[in-house]
Parts: sequence; structure tokens; C-alpha cells
Amino acid sequence: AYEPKPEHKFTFGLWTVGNVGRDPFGLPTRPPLEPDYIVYKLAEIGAYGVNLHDNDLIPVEATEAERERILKRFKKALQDTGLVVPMATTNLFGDPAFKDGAFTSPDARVRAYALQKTMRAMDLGAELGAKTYVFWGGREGAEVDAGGNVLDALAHYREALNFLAEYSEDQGYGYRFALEPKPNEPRGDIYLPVVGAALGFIATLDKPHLFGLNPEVAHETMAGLNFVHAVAQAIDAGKLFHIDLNDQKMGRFDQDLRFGAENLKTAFFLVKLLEDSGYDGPRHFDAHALRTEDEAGVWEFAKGCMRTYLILKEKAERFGRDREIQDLIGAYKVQDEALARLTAKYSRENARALKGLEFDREALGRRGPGLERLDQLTVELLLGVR
Ligand code: 3MF
Ligand code: MG
Ligand code: MG
Ligand code: MG
Repeated sequence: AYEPKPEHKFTFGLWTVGNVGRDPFGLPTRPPLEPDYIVYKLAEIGAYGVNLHDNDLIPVEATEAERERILKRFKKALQDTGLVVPMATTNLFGDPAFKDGAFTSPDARVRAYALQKTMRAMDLGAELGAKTYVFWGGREGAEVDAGGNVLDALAHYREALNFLAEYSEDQGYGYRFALEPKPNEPRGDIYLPVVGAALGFIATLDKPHLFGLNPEVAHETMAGLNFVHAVAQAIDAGKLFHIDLNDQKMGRFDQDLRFGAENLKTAFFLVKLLEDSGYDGPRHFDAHALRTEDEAGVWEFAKGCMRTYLILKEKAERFGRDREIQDLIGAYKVQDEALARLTAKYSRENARALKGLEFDREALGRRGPGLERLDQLTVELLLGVR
């Protein structure tokens, strides 16, 4: 039971299980792992795919011959294992050239270089079969606003995304683009900091249907927001193109903890939402093993992410079958067909009828909806005593 299989569509980034444990105050604690070795290991533990930034695979200074050699080995590992590359992205944050932004840099040369680098990374992703292309604007932001850059930055951002969408269509790549919002880190403030902000921005693009979201548990949680609500809004807008699963203590530095390691209830309602809504994209883990761990700890971390997801999926099914819980939910959602007919759609007649109705306000205010009982049963179900 709870054994991950490719059909579950679990994916990891090369940069996640490959994380060497460097942090702003300390050196790496683990040696790097080769990309093809990661592919074989991920296949062994039941993953479906692997995702990458251009430079996770091809070093930025690689020659054409080196690129070919690395790609050949990587493709062989994919072929041997059946692992797929559903998502690709660009590293537009590591190089000091991007220290003040990539697409939103005030320097036209940096913006042009960022476009060039992204087109090449899109070529790479397409060659590996990726259909989703992620934009995490790690350096698209500011520490100080003295440059007066925000409106310019948003205009540059739009220009770049429009350009790259055209490039994708022109090449026949068929990418869907997923914006990944984050409130801060590494920048003091990152533009389009949360899911809602990205959704609003997408509506201003030339081809909004090509753009959606890649929300991340840790990112909304850092901002003190409810991640399940953010994902629900993305689903409601038809914009959940991809998802980054991990965990995070609220209000802290970016932690990328093992999925479900911190906020189990949130993880439960998230899994339930993804499963109930019919989301069929990858369940991608953008997290890494604790800096304390050696390689054995890395694979424990990876297995733990998937196992917790599958356990919570089973809990969600159990929640759906639990008579008492379902009865409580049924009672919580008061139905009234006659009223629903009046409120479902505006008409003059409906408005007139509605304005003439009398409501027992006091009774409405007195009613206890039963949420304490419902939530306690949820907790007991999660704790394994139901
Ligand atoms: C940082 C992130 C990123 C993005 C990645 C694209 C390095 O907090 O979450 O990971 O996920 O760049 O998916
Ligand atoms: Mg992150
Ligand atoms: Mg991170
Ligand atoms: Mg992420």
C-alpha cells in the first residue's frame, strides 16, 4: 500500500533531490548527483518524471560538444527508465547578470540576454518533450523602489512573456506557460507576489489562454496566505497548469520542506482539492532534504513526499465515504430549491420576488452550523482513529 507508481504522476526537479544543502550561511553538506543518476534513482522509487532548469542539466559555459554529450546520457537514462520530462524552466536567478532582474531588468542588455537564454532553454525543454514551461521570477523584484521601476518592470515583464509565447507558437512547441508567484526571497519584494496577482496579470497578456499558474505551497504560506484557497482560485479560473508541492512554516525563510512535514491539515485539504477537482497534471515536489541529511536521507525525503501524498489521498477517499462526516456536510449546506431558483440568475421578476421576501434574520444568526464537530472528525480521521 501507498507505493508510488508512474500513474500517480509524481515528479521531482533535478534541483530538488540534487540539492547539495548550501544555504546563505553554510557550504554544501552533500556532493552533487549526476542528472542521469538522479533519473535512475527516481525511476527506482516510483516517480513519473523529472523537471529541470536549463543549467541543472547543461552548465551555462558548456560547449556545443559538451551539451550533446550530456544530453545523450540524460536521454538514455530517460529511455532506459521510461521517465518523462513534463516541465522545463530557465535559471534566470543564479547568474550575477540577473541580480537586478531578468525580464524586468532596467538594463535592456540584460532583458535581451534573458530572452535569448529562455528561448534556448525552451528549445532544450521541447527536445526533451516538456509541455509545460514555468516562469518563476526569482530576481524579478526589488529591495528599494528608488529606481521608480515598478510600472516599467511590469511592462517589460509583459513584453517578454508575449514574445516567448509567440516564439513557442512559431516553433510549434505547444507549450503552456505557468507563472510561479513568490512574495520574496531572493528579492526583498518579488513582482506578482501571490496567485491572485499572477492571475490578474495574465489577463493583460496577448495570449492569456496560453498562461496559467504553478502555485507553490511554501510561497503562499510565506506570505501568510491559505494555499488551498489560492489553488482553488486557480482551478476556478481554469488556470492550474502545474503545482509545486512542499511544506513551510508560516512567516519564515523559504524552507522547501518535505510534503506534509509541517501543515498536515493543509496538505490533506490540498490533496483532497486536487483529487476531487480532477487535476490531472504532475504532482511535482519542489522541495529538498534537510541540510542535515546525507544521500540516504535524500531518498527518504523523496519517498516520504510521495508516500504522504498517497496516504492523504486515501484519507480523502475515506472522508468522502464517512457517513457521519458526509451527513454533517449535508446539513451544513442548507438547500432551498425555491430560493435557489430566485438567486441563480438575474431577472426583473426574480429581483422583485426577492425584494418582497421576509427572512427570519434572528433564526439565521442563531443557527450553529456544526463546524466544530465536523472539524474534530476530520482531525480524528487524520489521526487514524476513524
Ligand atoms: C524557488 C522555487 C523555484 C521554482 C523553479 C521553477 C528553484 O522558491 O520555487 O525553484 O520552482 O525555478 O519551477
Ligand atoms: Mg520555492
Ligand atoms: Mg526554494
Ligand atoms: Mg517552486
